[in-house]
Amino acid sequence: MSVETNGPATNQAAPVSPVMVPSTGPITREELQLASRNHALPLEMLRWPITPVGMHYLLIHFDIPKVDPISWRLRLGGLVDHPLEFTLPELKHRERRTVPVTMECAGNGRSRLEPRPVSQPWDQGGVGTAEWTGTPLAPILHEAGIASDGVELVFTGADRGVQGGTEHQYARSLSIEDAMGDDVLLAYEVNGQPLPPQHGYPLRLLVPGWYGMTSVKWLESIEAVAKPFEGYQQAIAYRYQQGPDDPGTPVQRIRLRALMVPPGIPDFFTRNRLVPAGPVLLEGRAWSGTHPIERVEVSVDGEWAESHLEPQAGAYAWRAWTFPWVAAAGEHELACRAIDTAGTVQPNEAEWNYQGMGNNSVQRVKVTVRN
Ligand SMILES: Nc1nc2c(c(=O)[nH]1)N[C@H]1C(S)=C(S)[C@@H](COP(=O)(O)O)O[C@H]1N2
Ligand SMILES: [Mo]
Repeated sequence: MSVETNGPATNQAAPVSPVMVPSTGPITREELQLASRNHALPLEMLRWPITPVGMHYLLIHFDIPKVDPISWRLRLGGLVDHPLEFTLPELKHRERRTVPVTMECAGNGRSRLEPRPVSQPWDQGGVGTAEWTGTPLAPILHEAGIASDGVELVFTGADRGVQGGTEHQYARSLSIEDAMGDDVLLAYEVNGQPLPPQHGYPLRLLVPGWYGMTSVKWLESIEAVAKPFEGYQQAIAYRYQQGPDDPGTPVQRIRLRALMVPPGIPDFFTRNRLVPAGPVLLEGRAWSGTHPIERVEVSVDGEWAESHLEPQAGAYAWRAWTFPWVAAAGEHELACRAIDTAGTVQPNEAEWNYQGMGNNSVQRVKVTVRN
């Protein structure tokens, strides 16, 4: 079935049925297949405020479509007063805006759940921050005029496949209100270059603050509809559920998280860290799509202390933090956690759920300090 919510192919269109395996159990052939197509951000890339395009994480459910930019059109229809059609140059001639946005996959952290839902087996790097350029969606929606019985907009990409036994094009919906948000963009560039094929060429939706599945790539149509959208990626995948029969709740905004650059040098195979004794500047980044980050704390062997937080580059971009540590010889465990303006603290332990969504439990890094 899915990348995000996986399981063996079945003939039934229906619930997500991920296979569960022990979190320490061996990775499956299907997970390897997904993990090698959909790569993570190497954590040392947290040093860069803007992730170089090739290092930004990827999540592609089906195949990367080859879109011909000449014949491509964005179509806006359904319950609108004036159906509209745009070529790429027409979209590029509209108001142009560039925003740094931290995007994270809703399944980030999945492989650490116990048991582990078998799907794209993210460790912690399903995140990245890019400067996306595009045109705001709201003025286009105003020009089209959403009919009074329109309740949602359905965004459909050009990619097609089978998930949960249902053949479909990747599609997600937003309420009219969420779609009208001032920060929602139709993006055609990333870090100053045209979108590369893997990030949605020629056009993607960009919904800052929401988990990545919302930002539909290879966008080709927007349709206003009278009833909440029931497509697979909306109604079945991307829900916080306790089991197959639990209707659950929809996955929406990005939960708070802090990550650190693993200090020192890695062991090739285990990736355990080796750090020389003495002063070490720990560094990382923190973000949330729910409330602004207020502070980041670091713990050395279980004792939490406040880090130094740098200013934010934009409302939806991660913030850098640093923490000076004087490393004493021996074995240590480092951890970091974000706290937001609503007082929410990142959880110590993962909150298990059936599809393996939104695991924002604290990162722990084991280090060996040597004289
Ligand atoms: N059309 C389409 N859009 C898509 C997807 C997809 O498979 N097809 N994957 C979604 C998911 S689950 C995520 S996390 C983000 C990833 O965006 P990126 O690969 O540009 O980082 O794209 C989203 N948009
Ligand atoms: Mo995702």
